[in-house]
Amino acid sequence: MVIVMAQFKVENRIWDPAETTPRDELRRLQIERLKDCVGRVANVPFYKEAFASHGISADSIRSLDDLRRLPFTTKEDLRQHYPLGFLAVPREKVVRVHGSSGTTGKPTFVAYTARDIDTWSNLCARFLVAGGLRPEHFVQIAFGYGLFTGGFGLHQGVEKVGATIVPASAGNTPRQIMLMCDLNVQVLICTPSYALNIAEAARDHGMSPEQIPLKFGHFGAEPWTEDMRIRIEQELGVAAFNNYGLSEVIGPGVSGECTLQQGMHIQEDHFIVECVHPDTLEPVAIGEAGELVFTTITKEAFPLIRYRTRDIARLDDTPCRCGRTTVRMSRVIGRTDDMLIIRGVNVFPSQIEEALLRVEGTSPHYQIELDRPGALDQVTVRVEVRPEDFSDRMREMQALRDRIDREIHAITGLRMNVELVKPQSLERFQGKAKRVIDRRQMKVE
Ligand code: DLL
Repeated sequence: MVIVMAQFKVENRIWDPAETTPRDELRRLQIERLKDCVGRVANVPFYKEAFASHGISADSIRSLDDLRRLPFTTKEDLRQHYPLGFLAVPREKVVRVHGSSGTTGKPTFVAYTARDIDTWSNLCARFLVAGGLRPEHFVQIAFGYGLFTGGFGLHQGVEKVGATIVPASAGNTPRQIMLMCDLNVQVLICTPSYALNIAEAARDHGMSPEQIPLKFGHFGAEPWTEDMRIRIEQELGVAAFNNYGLSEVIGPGVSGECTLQQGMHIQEDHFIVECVHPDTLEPVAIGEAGELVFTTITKEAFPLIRYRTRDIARLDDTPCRCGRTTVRMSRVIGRTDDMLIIRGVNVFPSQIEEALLRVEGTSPHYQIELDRPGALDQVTVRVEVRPEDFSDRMREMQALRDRIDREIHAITGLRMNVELVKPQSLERFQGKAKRVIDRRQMKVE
């Protein structure tokens, strides 16, 4: 099957035959692996205690429904067992640690055995190949190499496929452009916001999308919208694919899009996914938005049972025409902890982004500032105007602001202050973008 994307033909290729395992066989494999995993974590103090109080052992796992008898694991649990209290193998079997930065200052560490690294590389190779990567490509990795799982995780995946890596790491945008042009790089890997920064810098250097050699982009590590995909595809001249993951579960490689781009295929032979209501923790109906929960059934060093991601998404179990048999997840709509409650209404920053990108003349660079000057929340959305649309005519700018205001109201049901700012005046990010400044919590009442 050949799918015609924005500007390229992308052939549907499957890296690992396991991606097409028939569903009943996949279910059997999941039960077997879950049983094995429950046995392996039985000596991790947190699980030992939880299993003892619920009468759980590997033998008591007979069906996937038994998963629901197992305890949830949260980021807070990992913090309480800092740094490596969830380790399920002797320290000498660990070959690598990674970590994710937290709001509390200390990272959350995760660990890998040699086999875990091999599994992880294979999972990254799966989604990269699904999204067009071939051994003959040059691939620029503009994720930071370090504790963050993005750089090394994707690096290993590209290496597995046998393509050529340009390990640019994050930052120094003019150098990124120089590298991709001089080395004729076809594939870019980074966050979607950094992809847009690169596009902007290229434009500022007077380059048109046709002068950029890229053909594909694999973007992830932060939320983005469909409109943002269109912007990236147009401005960089690429077919842009979404991939998702989190360090606690393994890093990138938990799920990724195929050429059909109708959700991200979850690698269910390694992770059992549940989608639950974040308050009741009961499963939501398939297709409804809920918090994703993962059980890592093959990881050796750091297996987690029912890890609550705080990411809100929808699951889709209808068959995909690409031939992969796995359930797909939607884009991440938001996180339970970045969900803003504004005057009692739940709003995700991604909804504001969606509104902004619907309005011609705005750029995808914005900032949301929340304040509570009196009793009521006040929201200011600062948005950059595109250079070609920036004008000192009051009436034009007022009309643009009104259009943004209407779109935000249509999507969120709320009125927000919209402030138009000059092109290039908001902060740019090389990794994950930080778009929300919430001053409400900082106030002493
Ligand atoms: O961001 C792993 C990763 C690296 C994924 C590179 C994809 C590419 P953490 O730093 O632990 O790990 O952050 C995980 O990032 O819970 C989501 O909230 C968010 N996230 C990751 N991918 C996506 C995505 C890496 N495609 C947290 N869309 C997750 C939306 C994403 N959010």
